[in-house]
Amino acid sequence: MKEQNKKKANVPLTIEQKIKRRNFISFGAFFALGGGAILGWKALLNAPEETPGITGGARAPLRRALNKTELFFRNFFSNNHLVKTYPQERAAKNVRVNSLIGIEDDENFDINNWTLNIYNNNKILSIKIEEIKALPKTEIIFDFKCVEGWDQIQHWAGVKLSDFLAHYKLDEQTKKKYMGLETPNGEYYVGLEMESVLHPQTLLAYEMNGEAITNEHGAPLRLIIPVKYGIKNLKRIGKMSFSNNRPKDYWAEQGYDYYSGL
Ligand SMILES: Nc1nc2c(c(=O)[nH]1)N[C@H]1C(S)=C(S)[C@@H](COP(=O)(O)O)O[C@H]1N2
Ligand SMILES: [Mo]
Repeated sequence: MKEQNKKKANVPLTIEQKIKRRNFISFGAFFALGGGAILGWKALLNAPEETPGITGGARAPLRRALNKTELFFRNFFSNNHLVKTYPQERAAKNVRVNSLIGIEDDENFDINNWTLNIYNNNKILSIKIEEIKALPKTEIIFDFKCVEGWDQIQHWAGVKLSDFLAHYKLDEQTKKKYMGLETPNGEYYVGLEMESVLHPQTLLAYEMNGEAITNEHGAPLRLIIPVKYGIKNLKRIGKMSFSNNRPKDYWAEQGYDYYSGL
């Protein structure tokens, strides 16, 4: 019996047998890969969405790479890296107005009664614009970039956000991972990681080209955060909060990158 089997195995295969065997192997590989692809696709469809409401319902595995990129930039380009600045004569005289979400036709908004409200779960501070203007002033002339493809050299002034936070002794809050900002009516909102909040070029701005900020640019106080795209530069800040979880973010909910750094 043994002898016979051995002999059979040693008999060279005919051409036809070889073709059959190859076909078998290729079809096998085809079905295995196809099956793998289907299983992979199903796994992706069944994968949990990233924190709901934060990134427009993207599946977690798809976001992972972008989130890794975010971590990389956060670790290596933190606060030692300054964006380029320009001489004042380069600043645009006609500053472009982009979208007006949360600041347009708002009858409930009265600029004379405006205060910046700071929350740590509950409201802890309510600050008037005069108090903010009394803090040390910092100016910046930089290239403002919108994700929609335009950029413009602009001149802004206000208090460094890090100086502001130190002045109001919000050190405990700045140990949290994120800051959330919202318009007074809550219609536009952004989340920012604390490294960018504390970046030395990040301002709570109340002046543009040496004058009080106009309504369409976010009077009386807006965020200027040069390390981020325009979408994060919230106009007319009403509410500031702190958290370890990502605060809700208007454009991230529409699928834009939450980090939106340059
Ligand atoms: N409240 C509010 N802030 C906002 C926006 C907005 O629609 N509403 N748009 C953002 C976007 S996409 C950009 S590019 C800048 C534009 O600022 P500007 O209109 O002063 O040029 O504001 C940002 N801040
Ligand atoms: Mo933008």
